[in-house]
Amino acid sequence: MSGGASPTEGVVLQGTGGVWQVRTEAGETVAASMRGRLKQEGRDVLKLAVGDAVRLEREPAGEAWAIAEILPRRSRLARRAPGGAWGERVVVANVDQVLVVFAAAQPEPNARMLDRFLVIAEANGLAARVVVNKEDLVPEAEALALFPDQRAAGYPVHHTSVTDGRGLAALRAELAGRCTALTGPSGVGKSSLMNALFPGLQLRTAAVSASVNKGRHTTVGAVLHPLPGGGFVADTPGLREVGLWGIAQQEVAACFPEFRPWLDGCRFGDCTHLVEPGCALREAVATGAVRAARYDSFTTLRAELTEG
Ligand SMILES: Nc1nc2c(ncn2[C@@H]2O[C@H](COP(=O)(O)OP(=O)(O)O)[C@@H](O)[C@H]2O)c(=O)[nH]1
Ligand SMILES: [Mg+2]
Ligand SMILES: [Zn+2]
Repeated sequence: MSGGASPTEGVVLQGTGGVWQVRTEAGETVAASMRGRLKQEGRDVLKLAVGDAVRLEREPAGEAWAIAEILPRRSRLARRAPGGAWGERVVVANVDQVLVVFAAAQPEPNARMLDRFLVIAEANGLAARVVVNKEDLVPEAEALALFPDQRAAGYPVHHTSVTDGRGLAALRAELAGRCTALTGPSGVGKSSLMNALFPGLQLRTAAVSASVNKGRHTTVGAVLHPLPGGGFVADTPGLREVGLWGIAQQEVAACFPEFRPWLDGCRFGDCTHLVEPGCALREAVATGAVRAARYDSFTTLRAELTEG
């Protein structure tokens, strides 16, 4: 190794035009580009993604940082490439959990859409938790009654309001020290929530972007935000373009965790759980052991994959 600054490790926060923002171990954010050699080797080996842990080195001549090595990933959130190609695109690497945010009102909560996000998390092997924000807009009893089927399936549901502060401390504790992929429909208060949880984060909210960035909703690529006490939150706009995720039809049932105990009990080993006699899953739905609404989400999502 040549002289100069010693190598350091960091986490990739975002990238545009070949320059990546990397958060170093020291808590500094630096710009770094991929080592030329690594770029060539990595063409089909591993593409750098937001969330990747990397080893940084100083470029031989000068002050610039280079990404010398991508460290092994412990998890990833990926989806099919846009345009229908089957190549996997890693949206965020090293994710610990997915946070799916809905609003109690404005916009109306949508359980079917929630199931879609939960299946994406499960297909990636990631734990998910649900947030119902804007609880100030509806009576408490109404909010607590939301998403009963997903609660029964075992997903934790947080109840929050940016306006009156309820639920924020409990949610903050769940995000601390972890890498969380944040998703949910637009307008539910995701950015407002993160700003309220972590003052100083300064994510752009609807109120601001309306004036600054007229009519433009899509951010390209995920951006990782370092949290003050450790951990990261990733804005993952790509997950909203649902229907693009690359999961095999026969995998969908196992993406509903409460279905799993039944899936080995069907008469046919390759049971689709749609029409076959002796389907243990459909029997469980008939007896109420599995909730019909979740089974309906299963058939809907599975049918979508047929078309794709
Ligand atoms: N009443 C109420 N409004 C909220 C709450 N959280 C966010 N909002 C408002 O909802 C709108 C959308 O918020 P934003 O954070 O941009 O949503 P995002 O698109 O999910 O990031 C903004 O006008 C916020 O002020 C809340 O808890 N209660
Ligand atoms: Mg936002
Ligand atoms: Zn079956």
